[in-house]
Amino acid sequence: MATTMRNLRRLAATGRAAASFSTSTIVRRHSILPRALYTASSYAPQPHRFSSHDRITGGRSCVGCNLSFSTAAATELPPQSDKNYVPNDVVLYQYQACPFCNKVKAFLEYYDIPYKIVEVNPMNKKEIKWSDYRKVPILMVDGEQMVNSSDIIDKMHQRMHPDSVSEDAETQKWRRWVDDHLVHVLSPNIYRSPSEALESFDYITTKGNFSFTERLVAKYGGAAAMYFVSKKLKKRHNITDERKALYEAAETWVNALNGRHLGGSEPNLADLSVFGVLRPIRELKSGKDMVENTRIGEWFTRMESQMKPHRDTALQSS
Ligand SMILES: N[C@@H](CCC(=O)N[C@@H](CS)C(=O)NCC(=O)O)C(=O)O
Repeated sequence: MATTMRNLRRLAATGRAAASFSTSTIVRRHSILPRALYTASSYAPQPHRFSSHDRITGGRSCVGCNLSFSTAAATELPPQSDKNYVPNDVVLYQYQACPFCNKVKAFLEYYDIPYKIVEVNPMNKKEIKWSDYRKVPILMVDGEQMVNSSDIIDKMHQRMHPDSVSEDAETQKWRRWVDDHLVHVLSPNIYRSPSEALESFDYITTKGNFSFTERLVAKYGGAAAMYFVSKKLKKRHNITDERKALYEAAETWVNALNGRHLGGSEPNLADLSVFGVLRPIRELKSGKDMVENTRIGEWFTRMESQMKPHRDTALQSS
């Protein structure tokens, strides 16, 4: 019995890996493994480190919901404001398939900031035991912990461009759209059918930090669990036809573009956010379908070509 419970807990943690794609509280509330999936209550907040974004985006991410903040991270005065801001030591704690982590990665790679990756094991999260924050991404920048993908990007961007005028309303709108809408369309799509759920978990467990046994349990158990959870997610986000919703989101985005990018000739932070969250699904069936059935492919390929190859700080210093 104890073993079964242990396995179930592990499996639940896999849901968190799937968290890679499923960020809604519904995963925790309605999962077949609700208790184990519900981790928010264990979070002891660090208000000055955390930011306003979770609250703004309407409670999707419970961890930050009940924290009260009134200023956006971007308006905080950064400790190091420098025109030539080049951080020395950047470490990203991530799940490889996590859309929020990929959003941060798109930013770092576009701006050619070297960083080291620590792949977190979603089962035990031992790599982030040192932190009170129980989600990824966590970005450590010269010893400072940054959390919440949008806030991380805001902070880093402001440090790199201290004199830039504040972000225009259009860019803000689309960045919020990514967090409030686009990410919620992903899970119902990648876990749409048993075979797609299996494909996704094959990707998640192959790329992620799992032991051999964890990988097996996670792959099959996680796929089965997330197949059912994704149906709840659909309801929760009022999605009737998940593919239609994905195609509509892609078309909506393409219609908003200002020529080559939303940012015009160069990508802006909204381009990087959309690209980041879509990147992990690109090679899955849902991503391929999206590219085949919408006009997003051209923009996506353009964005890919704008990314600089990842430079690993660990490798650089050795
Ligand atoms: N609002 C956060 C959401 C981060 C998030 O939900 N991350 C997921 C992985 S994609 C997570 O760590 N879930 C908790 C878990 O795995 O236990 C952000 O934008 O960074």
